Order: sequence, then structure tokens, then C-alpha cells
Amino acid sequence: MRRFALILAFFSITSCRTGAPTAEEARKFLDGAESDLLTRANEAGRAAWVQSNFITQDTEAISAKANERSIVATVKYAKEAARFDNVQLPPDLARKMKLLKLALTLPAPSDPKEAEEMTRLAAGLEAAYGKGKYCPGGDEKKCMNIDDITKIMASSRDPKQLLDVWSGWHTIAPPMKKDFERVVEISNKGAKELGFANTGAIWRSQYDMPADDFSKELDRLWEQVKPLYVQLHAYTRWKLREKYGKDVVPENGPIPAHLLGNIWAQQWDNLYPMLAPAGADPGYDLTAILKQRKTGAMQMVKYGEGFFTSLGFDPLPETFWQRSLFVRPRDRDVVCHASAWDVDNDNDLRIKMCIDITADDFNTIHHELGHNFYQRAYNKQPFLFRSGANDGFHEAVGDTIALSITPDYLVKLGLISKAPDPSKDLGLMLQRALDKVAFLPFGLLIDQWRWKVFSGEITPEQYNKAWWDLRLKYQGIAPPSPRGEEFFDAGAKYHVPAYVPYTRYFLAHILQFQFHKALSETAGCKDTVNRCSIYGNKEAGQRLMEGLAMGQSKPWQDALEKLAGTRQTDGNAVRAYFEPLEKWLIEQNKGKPTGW
Ligand code: X8Z
Ligand code: ZN
Repeated sequence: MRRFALILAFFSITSCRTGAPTAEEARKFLDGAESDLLTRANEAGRAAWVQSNFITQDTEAISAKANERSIVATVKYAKEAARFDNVQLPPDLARKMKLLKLALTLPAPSDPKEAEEMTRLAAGLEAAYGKGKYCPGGDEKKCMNIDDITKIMASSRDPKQLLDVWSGWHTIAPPMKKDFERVVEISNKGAKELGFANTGAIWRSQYDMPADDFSKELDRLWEQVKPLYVQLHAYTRWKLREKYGKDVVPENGPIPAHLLGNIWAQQWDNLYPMLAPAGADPGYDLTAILKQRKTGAMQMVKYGEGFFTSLGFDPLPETFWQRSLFVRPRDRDVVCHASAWDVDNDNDLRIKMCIDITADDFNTIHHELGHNFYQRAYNKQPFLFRSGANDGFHEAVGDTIALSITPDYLVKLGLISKAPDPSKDLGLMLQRALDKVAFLPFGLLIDQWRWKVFSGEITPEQYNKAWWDLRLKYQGIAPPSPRGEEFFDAGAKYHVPAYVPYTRYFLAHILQFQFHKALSETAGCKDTVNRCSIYGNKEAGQRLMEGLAMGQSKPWQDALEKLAGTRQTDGNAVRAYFEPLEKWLIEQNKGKPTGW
């Protein structure tokens, strides 16, 4: 019987040589494509690194060219892959074929002129964002970059000043609008050539399920977490109204976007001192402690690395410390939006970040290192599998670690001498909710806007109105002054001119709570989940490492099973984590309006 089957198989292979392509040919094709694409990705990666570390005309042009070569090659292979559409392939090859067709965030059309134009404009947009400044009254000596603006938004409680810098930062965007539109137009053409309705359809097809099912999945997740957000929103609005008065903050309408402690109103943790619950404040301020101790940028990163090595991960390579950028250079423009890199898709790991000595950046460092440790964990996979299980996983790893930054952990680091007793948990939980729960609707809405921009449902004449409609619908916030179509407010957020898909962060803000819960269980934590830290626990580290090492070789549901013991993304992990806070918020909000 066996022999017979073998002969048949052999026969079918020989007979196919003259007709349809074979699985063996598919393997050869993929081997060649992977090797070529790896070389091109590394070239483009190096050029992009230099471009964003030294923003000049030349680095921009060099990077655009390298990106063009990489994109054009990927499109070529994705089109050639169609040749194998009707061939029965083993699962790993079938997955690689699928990933090849989905690999591009911005696909280029076959017309070389358009490919050149698209990559040139995209490089220019990222550079324009990186150079973005607000110079009050046009005075060159008073210019503020994004770091300066971030600090004012975090600390000022003067609504006039907040409105000024808020409006000021948003002036960087209108000059980008034309090029932004053109990139949308060209990449849509590229997407159509690959058989997709538009670029947004490619973005939605990355999740091992039909694109429409994925959209429904997002709606389901949002409905799961929304009740908690609505309570947090109502409480915050009430407190802001107490602070700024009824002329500035409405009783039951949307919150003005410039009062939330962040230029995009995406995380509200900077408002914590104004919102702190009486009698439940943790009694320490990590930002103040780090500053007091004169912690340097490099030391901040060392703390982050130390967490990962405590789990059993190898230390970062020496080159990480030599090649990363930790401090904003004084003499040149750089793209300071924090990012993590794997320049050779192997071990040349780096971060690029203009570190400020704050608790926020302490968290962000863990976020970035999560990317680097993930990249290294999957670097033995074939090139097409060297990626996160899905992009939400990539964004969730470092955040999961940061959820383990508990008072007990800070005591272990020697940053505080004694952990506050559990009666103070509420304050810590509120701080975390102002970061994580406040973020959820923002994480969702950016691509709700962009998907419609790509599909043409939102036309350039409606960009700003549609943007603020979504900000109102999901976040319950409103612009502090009228914002007509002469503005391009979406463009003032890095990921829009940089064309970085954003739904990944929404997913990550759900997934990290599932990961944290499961890893805490592995670590044997018997406490309530907000008090668990997996620091130093090798079993949790082992489980994490095994999940990360899979890269994108299997559907993300398999990786989720490994990391969280379930195959479904589930917003209830967020609700469970914050349960005591939610109860408290409901209590605080009694008799006050909720919703907008
Ligand atoms: O962009 C980032 C990271 C780099 S992947 C710093 N984040 C989003 C943002 O800043 O808008 C992390 C949280 C959301
Ligand atoms: Zn990230």
C-alpha cells in the first residue's frame, strides 16, 4: 500500500514537470525569494536607520531608493506566487505564499515611475514629521519640538497655554496633506494589482481570518471594554470640570482634547495628580525618584534589559549599546518617535528613542525592548516567518513586561524602600487605567479613519470632519476650537504620515492583559493580578520565550494558546484586571452624567 502511494506520488511529480508547477518548485521559488528579500530588507533597514537618525535630503533620497527596491522586489514575488495558487502545498509553504502576498504595508504598482514617486513621498512625509516644530509667533528662537510640546502638555494646567501648544503642534500637518493623499492613491493602485480592493484591505487581511471577520472582532472587543472606558471618561470629565470650570468642560458632552495631558489625548496618566483618589495614593512618584537619583538614559535601558535577563533571556548584544540612540542629539534633526530595530534581521538590535527621565519613558523602554527580544527570539525562523504572530503581539510583549513593574519590583530594584500596603492599590490602578484604558478607543479609531481613507469612503475634502467624528464617537472628545478642512489633524500623529498601521496597538492593549494573567499564573502568583510581577521567574520566561520563538510561523491563535492558554482575544482580561477600580468609578460617578 505504502509503496503504491509512493509510486503514485512520484508519478504525479514527474507528470507535472511539463504542466502545472509542483510543490518542489514552490519550495525553490520561496527559498530564492526569501534570500533575495532578506538582502533587500537589510539594505532598506540600514538606509532607514540613517535617514531617521540624520534627517537630510540625501539620507531621505537614499532611503527612499532602498525602500523602492525592496518594495518592487516584494511585489514581483507576490505576483509570481500566484503561479502556485492551485498547487497542493505543505502547510509551511502555503503559509509563506500567503504571507508573501500580504507582506507590504504600502504596495507599489508596476509602473516604475509611480513606485519611485510613492517611496519618495513617503520618505519625505516621515522626515517632515521628524522635523516638525512649533515656533510661537514665527520666532525661530522660540521653536518647540515634540519633546518640548510633550512636556508642556504633561505638566501645564493653564488652558490658554495648552490650547496654544496644541494648536501649534497641529500646524505641522496641513503641508503634508497633498503628499499623504498621493501616497494613498498610488499604493491603492498597487493593492489592486495584487488582487485587493485597496491598501486598507491588505492591512485587515493580516490576522488569519477573513478581513470582514476581523473588523467584527474589533467591534466585539470594543464592546467588551467600553463600559469601563465610559466610567473612566465620566470621572475624568467631572474632575476636569472641577479644575477648569463649566465654561471650559461640559457637564455631559465631549472633553476638550487639549486638557488630557497628552497632545493626542491618547493616554491620560499625566492627569493622575488631579484625579488621585483620596487616601489611596501610593505615596511615591517614580518620575521624581528617577530624577532625584540622577538616573541616566543608559541606566533606564539597563533596568529594562535587567527584567528580560531575569526571565532567562540572554543579555542584549554589545552592538546594541554601541549603535542605539538614547538621547536627542542637539545638532541635527532626528525622528524621535521611539522605535526598535533589527537592522540585519538577525542580531543587530537597536532602539532609537529620545529618552526623558520619566515613569512614562521607563515604560516605553520596556515596550521597545519587548520588540528587540521578540526579534531575536524568532531570528532562527525562515525570513518570511520572522515577524510577530500578528502585529498586536509585537506591540504587546514589552507592555506585558511593564505590567510587572509593581511596587514590590521597584523595591527589588532599590528604587523605593518599602511597597505601599494594598489599600493603596486603587491609586496605582487608576494610574494604569489612565494609561491603558484611556488608550483603547484611540487605538481603535486611527485605522477606522484610515481604512475609509484607503477605500475612498472618506474623501480628502472630508478628512478632518471624519477624523473628529471618530474622535467623538469612540473617545468622547472634541477639538478645543473649530477645525475645518484647512487642517489635517490626523497628520499630526506620527503613524499617519509614517503609514504605520495602528490597530496593532488596540490589540496589544487587550492582549497584554491576557499575557500578564497567564504568565503570572505560570509564575505561581496567588495575589490579585495587578499585584503580580513575573520578575525573576524562569518558568514564566520559558513560556514567553517559546511563544515568541514561533514568530509568524503559525496562525496567531496557536501562539496565543501557548502564551495565554486560549485561542481568542478577550477584553474581559482588561475588565478583570481593573475590576476594583471599575466598581470604585461607578461609585464616584453616582448621580453624575456618563457618556457624551
Ligand atoms: O508608537 C508607539 C511605540 C513604538 S511602536 C512607542 N506606541 C503607540 C504611540 O506612541 O502612539 C506605543 C503605544 C501607542
Ligand atoms: Zn511598539
